[in-house]
Amino acid sequence: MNEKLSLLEVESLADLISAETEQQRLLGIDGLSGKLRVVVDEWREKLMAALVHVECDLDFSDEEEVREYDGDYVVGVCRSVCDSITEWLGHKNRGPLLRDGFTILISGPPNAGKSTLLNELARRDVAIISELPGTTRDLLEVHLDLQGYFVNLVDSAGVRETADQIESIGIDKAFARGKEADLILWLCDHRERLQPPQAFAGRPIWRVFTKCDTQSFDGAIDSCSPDDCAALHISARTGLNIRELLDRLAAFVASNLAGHGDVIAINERQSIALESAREALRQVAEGIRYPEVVAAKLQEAVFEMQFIIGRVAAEEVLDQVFSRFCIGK
Ligand SMILES: Nc1nc2c(ncn2[C@@H]2O[C@H](COP(=O)(O)OP(=O)(O)O)[C@@H](O)[C@H]2O)c(=O)[nH]1
Ligand SMILES: [Mg+2]
Repeated sequence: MNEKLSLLEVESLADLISAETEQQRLLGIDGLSGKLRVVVDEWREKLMAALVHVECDLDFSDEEEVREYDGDYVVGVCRSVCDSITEWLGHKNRGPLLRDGFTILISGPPNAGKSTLLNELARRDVAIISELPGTTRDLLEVHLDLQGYFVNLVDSAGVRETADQIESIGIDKAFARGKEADLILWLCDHRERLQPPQAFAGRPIWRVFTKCDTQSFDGAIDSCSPDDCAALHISARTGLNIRELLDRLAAFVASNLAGHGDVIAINERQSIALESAREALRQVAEGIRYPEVVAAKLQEAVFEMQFIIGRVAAEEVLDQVFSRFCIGK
């Protein structure tokens, strides 16, 4: 309200205040740098200039001073802004993933050691561990700071055919969560080597063989298929490869959330506004020729830019027309 901070900066300040991990803190700092503000201002100015050009043609084309309408120029502006919005939207998941966390689902057959691994990684007793299969039914979620990244680690009911109604609801919940998870760890006893279920097809999934401290495990990885060899062999009991698992997870999360050049992470509100601006501009770029409609689409896009910054002023178009040309004076 006092023009000290734009809405963008206020949002970043909120990110900074609520940051729990180093990467979340950097997200807030990055936002406060004002990089997005500069880019949005640039887009807005280009679009305003094009809009002024179209409006002049519509309302004041009989005035001597006004340039002849140049459709190629207007389409060119729309295309170039469209392209750079697309570049920013290409990384639109990064902000939400940094802010709300990268979700890793622990799944596998009953008794694979899923809850044991969750407790081990969380370093506290979150889940009940028991040799009775079917102990975990609800989804159990813990938040981890994984080398600076905010991670939601979710334990779930073991996957099996069951007549138990409640257990079966738990398995459905696990499948549903798997469809949204950013990574699934498919755990199973190294003596069983079960394949993940069809429900997880197409999702990023890592196979993890557990209980590699048991007698029958002789490190005989040579006897397994190439696919199995790539899987990680762990033991929550002895700590075998737990560090390695954590390092691989951190590297995977980091590679998914790495920054891209000058493009900083945007939030959902910003990406929705950018998407509608892009849609309006795409229509102009792809063929709308009626100046009235072009003007309306440009106005929409300009409105979205102002909405992103948190400044919405409808009078601005006419102000610019009157300040650039001696019309109506
Ligand atoms: N030997 C051995 N036993 C384990 C290991 N991890 C878990 N267990 C045991 O396996 C059983 C099932 O573990 P749990 O974590 O409840 O499995 P879940 O059903 O997949 O959640 C328990 O009796 C655990 O003590 C391990 O690394 N080595
Ligand atoms: Mg369990």
